[in-house]
Amino acid sequence: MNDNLLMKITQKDKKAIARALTEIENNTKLSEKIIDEISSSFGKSYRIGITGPPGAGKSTLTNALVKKLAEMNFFVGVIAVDPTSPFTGGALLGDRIRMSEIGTHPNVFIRSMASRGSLGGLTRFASEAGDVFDYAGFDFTIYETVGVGQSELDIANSVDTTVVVLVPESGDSIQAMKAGLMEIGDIFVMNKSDRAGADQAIASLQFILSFREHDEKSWLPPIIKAIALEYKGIDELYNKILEHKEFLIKNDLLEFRRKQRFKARIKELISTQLKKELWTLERNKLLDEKIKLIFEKQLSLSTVVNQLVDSFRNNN
Ligand SMILES: Nc1nc2c(ncn2[C@@H]2O[C@H](COP(=O)(O)OP(=O)(O)OP(=O)(O)O)[C@@H](O)[C@H]2O)c(=O)[nH]1
Ligand SMILES: [Mg+2]
Repeated sequence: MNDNLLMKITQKDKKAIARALTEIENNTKLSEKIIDEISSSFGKSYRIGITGPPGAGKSTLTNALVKKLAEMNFFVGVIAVDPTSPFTGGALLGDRIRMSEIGTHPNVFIRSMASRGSLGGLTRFASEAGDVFDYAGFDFTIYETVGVGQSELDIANSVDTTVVVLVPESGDSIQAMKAGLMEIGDIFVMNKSDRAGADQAIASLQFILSFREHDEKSWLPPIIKAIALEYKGIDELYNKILEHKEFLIKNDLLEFRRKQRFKARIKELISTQLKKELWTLERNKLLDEKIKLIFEKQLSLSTVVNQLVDSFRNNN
């Protein structure tokens, strides 16, 4: 059954992919086997994060970009981490219809998830979902997240190219700066440029970005003027994503960063495992007793730390 599921994933079978993602989301026994099998194929699918303030047009832009990629015969997986996204409801009917239309394209797989509620943690799910798309042989994985919470920023940090979507509304850039979006953006999109003040907003964004630390070798984030609703600026966005990818490859950063992320992920898993093994009921009790002794000034803090670490070492 397991082998069959994996084989179907490599055939880009949408049902099999959906099943694998559900197993991973629920942290089941099977998911561990799936992850073991698929995680060595990481790196084939180019990962793009699309983030920005609520309502900036991230879903509309994602939809337009996905449509373009699918028309170019690429396979695209989309993870929308967004409680108010058109995938999960909450948006205007038109947006929802547009998104579900693109989701029925044979080259496109869309999965939405609420930012809370994943047992394994949002960031972990996002990266493992990307692995599933990798294994399936998809060309691109796109994450749509609202750039406000820490886990959303973490996701932005685990992709190859981060696109930050802003709108001309006054103060938007300042807000984005506060939310930490200025540091993580590789490409900025000034969406809703059909509205007044777009050029001015681009100028002030340029000004803010000029304070970002850089030298002649570093990537200067471009700003793209877009009207996602009318598919304007999408070709340029695609070209800039490719340019950024080329830049990463030329500077040996693509593989390097992917390996670093993989390393961090393994370390995180090891820490979790060790913590679980360390903090048994017994050792928790022992700690309570030792704390009493610290308060009675019979033991020092560092002695207690060493004793507990030793008790763990001697048991293993
Ligand atoms: N005028 C104009 N409206 C746009 C444009 N792009 C998107 N919109 C509208 O802006 C609204 C929000 O768009 P979404 O794509 O849902 O924005 P979002 O950033 O995904 O929103 P959340 O996921 O709720 O944070 C919708 O009503 C879109 O139709 C644009 O280029 N111009
Ligand atoms: Mg959205």
